[in-house]
Amino acid sequence: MDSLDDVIVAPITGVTPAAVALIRGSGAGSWRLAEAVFRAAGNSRLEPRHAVLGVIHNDGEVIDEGYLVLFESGKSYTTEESFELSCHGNPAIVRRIVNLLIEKGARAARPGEFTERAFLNGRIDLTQAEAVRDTIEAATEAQQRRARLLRDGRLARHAAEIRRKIAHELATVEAVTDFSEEIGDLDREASCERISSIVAEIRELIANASSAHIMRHGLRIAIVGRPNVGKSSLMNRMLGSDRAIVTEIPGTTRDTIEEAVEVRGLPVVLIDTAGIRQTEDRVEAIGVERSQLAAAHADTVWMVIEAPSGWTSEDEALAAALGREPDLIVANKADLGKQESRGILVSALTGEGFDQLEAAVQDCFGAELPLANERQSERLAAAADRLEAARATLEEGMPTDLACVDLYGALHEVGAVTGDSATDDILEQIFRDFCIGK
Ligand SMILES: Nc1nc2c(ncn2[C@@H]2O[C@H](COP(=O)(O)OP(=O)(O)OP(=O)(O)O)[C@@H](O)[C@H]2O)c(=O)[nH]1
Ligand SMILES: [Mg+2]
Repeated sequence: MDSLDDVIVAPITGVTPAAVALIRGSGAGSWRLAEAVFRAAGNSRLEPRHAVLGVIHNDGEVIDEGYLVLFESGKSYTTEESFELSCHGNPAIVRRIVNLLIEKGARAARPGEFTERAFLNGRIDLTQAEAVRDTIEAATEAQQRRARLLRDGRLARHAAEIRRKIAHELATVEAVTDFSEEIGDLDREASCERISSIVAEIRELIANASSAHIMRHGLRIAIVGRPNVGKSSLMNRMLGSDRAIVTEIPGTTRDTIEEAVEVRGLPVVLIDTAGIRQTEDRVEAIGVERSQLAAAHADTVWMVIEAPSGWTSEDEALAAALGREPDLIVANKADLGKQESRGILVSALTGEGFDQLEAAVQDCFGAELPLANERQSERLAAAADRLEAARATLEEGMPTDLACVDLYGALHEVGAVTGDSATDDILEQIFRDFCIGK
């Protein structure tokens, strides 16, 4: 059985060849282990938070050279006594040193175990622990920025504030439940109002969760339109490469093509689709079905038309066949003429209008923060439901202790967001997604 008393070790840098690799050890007694495999060069003495050069050895046989940094408990990533040992970034050397430390009494850390200990030792809350994982996975600037704000505890503070309000309400209702003779009856109306305002606050946090989803997985934009209007050309210009085949022959794109791209630092997935028209060609017909499907599953749909001819009856028919209102109309080939005034005028040939397209992408991301991830918003939604139930109880004049049960439940749900009341399986679920060494 794993214990918090174990000294755990793992490489904290990647396991591909590199100039340098770092190995971390954490737990009471970890310094002794580090000193058992490390000999400082010359007369240098080990001092906490100072890098000291030396050699790593197995009972005198030198394995590699590197530096060792010791961290006192209370001043480390996990808050425990810990160390970081550098060596050459050769996976075989790293493995050998880790195994040596295990021979001397350490245990291999599970994925995410260092961060889990930082959480269990109270240095960070669960939203911050999840932000550590987000930071490592963040591909775009915006994802990195969001992860940094979460790491700083933005959402944690907001959730703690909501929790405080629920706890206050619970105390108020509980007091009249237990001591109504001394302090009189509950002002049910005032209590209901306060509960409603907490619910509103929670719902606002949840409303932002869909942008959090987009932030994590990328905004999926389906590019649809008649054949030959320039959908593939538009996609290629956004990507800055000739990914999709472009020809003057209508019906060139037969299947949907997906590509990830960063637009103004934001993660976007562009989906080029087959032009939609009535067709006898079986292959093309399947492509058309797929583009309808792509539109149905996208976060946003861009319908491309031709600027010189403007909105035609065919476009009208296509929009109807799509099964979904396009979110944006893009009038392409503006370099050839501009009949069309609706939508954004662009030219995939010259790049005209692409600034506006990028701005449209940015608008889809909405409010910057705080955003809850799926796990967090599920818990918040459950909390809001419990609060609604408590309010209904009070409103209908039912016994106040029934309301207390729901208020207590709500408190518990919000606590699960930050980890104040997280169970072991929640923790396991969160930390198993982490990489080794984090
Ligand atoms: N002048 C001009 N030509 C363009 C522009 N965009 C695309 N084209 C031309 O229009 C033709 C069709 O372009 P595609 O990008 O293949 O059009 P598509 O909508 O993907 O067509 P399908 O895949 O057949 O549905 C090609 O000959 C392009 O070079 C533009 O902005 N200006
Ligand atoms: Mg195409």
